[in-house]
Parts: sequence; C-alpha cells; structure tokens
Amino acid sequence: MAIQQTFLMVKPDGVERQLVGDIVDRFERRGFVLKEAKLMTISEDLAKNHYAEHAERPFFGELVEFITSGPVFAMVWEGENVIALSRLMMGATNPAESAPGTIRGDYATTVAENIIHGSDSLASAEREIGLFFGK
Ligand code: 3AN
Repeated sequence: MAIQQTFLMVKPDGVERQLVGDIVDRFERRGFVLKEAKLMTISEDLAKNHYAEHAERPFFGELVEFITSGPVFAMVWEGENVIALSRLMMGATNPAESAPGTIRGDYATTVAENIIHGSDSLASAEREIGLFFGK
C-alpha cells in the first residue's frame, strides 16, 4: 500500500467544542503525519464546491449553512492507507451507527453535526486538498 495524503476537517461543532487537540492527537498516535493545517471560515462558494456531490440532496442548504457557521480546522494528513484508516477512525456518517471509540461514536449524536469530515477516495482527497490548500 502506497503512502497517501487525505483531507480532514474538524467542522464548526468540533472547533466550538474544543475537540481539535483530541482529534489531532488521535491521528498522530495512530502514526499519521500532519502536513498542513489551518483554522479558517469557509465561504459559501467554497462550501458549495466542496459538497457539490450533495447539491441535489434535500439537506444541501442546511449542510452549507452549518459548515459556514463558524471556523473549521482544515488539515492534510499523510501515511500508509490514510484515506481508508482515517474514515474508520471517524466512524459512520450517522452517529447512531458509529462505534464507540471512533470520533463520531465518542462525540456526536446527530448526522447534521458530526464533528469531522474526511475524504472518501483518492480522487476526492486530491480534489479537496486542492480546494483548501491550492495544490
Ligand atoms: P461523510 O461526511 O461521512 O463522508 P457524506 O459525504 O455522505 O458523509 O455526507 C456529507 C455530510 O452531509 C455529512 N458529514 C453530514 O454532515 C451531512 N449529511 C449527510 N446526510 C445527512 C442528512 N440526512 N441530514 C443532514 N445532513 C446530512
């Protein structure tokens, strides 16, 4: 398995609840390397672009409103199989199904405010790193 990079982002609910340190710590302890990070507020344009695949979903407006509602902590992480392993560490999208011990399983109760985003494929990792870090 090759070394990969992925895009992870602590969402506004996670930043507000002061979970950035805990989340960074989990990925560092797993053995991944933090390559880029910034606290930023997402513009409506960037939010719509980032979530373009959900544009037709009924919750799209709510999703854009939430992700732009306060600062996020955007990150690039590197390591072996980091795309799939970070998704496992995040837990299922719906916190009702995410296992205890995962980030969502430990901290989230609703699908709309589920603490963290992570790229789900090599293609989305490349796209999202480009969108947020311009490369
Ligand atoms: P993931 O973030 O686990 O990749 P996606 O890509 O299916 O999940 O969904 C993107 C984001 O859209 C989720 N993190 C969640 O915040 C939001 N979302 C997904 N489904 C719903 C829903 N039914 N109602 C509200 N928000 C949703």
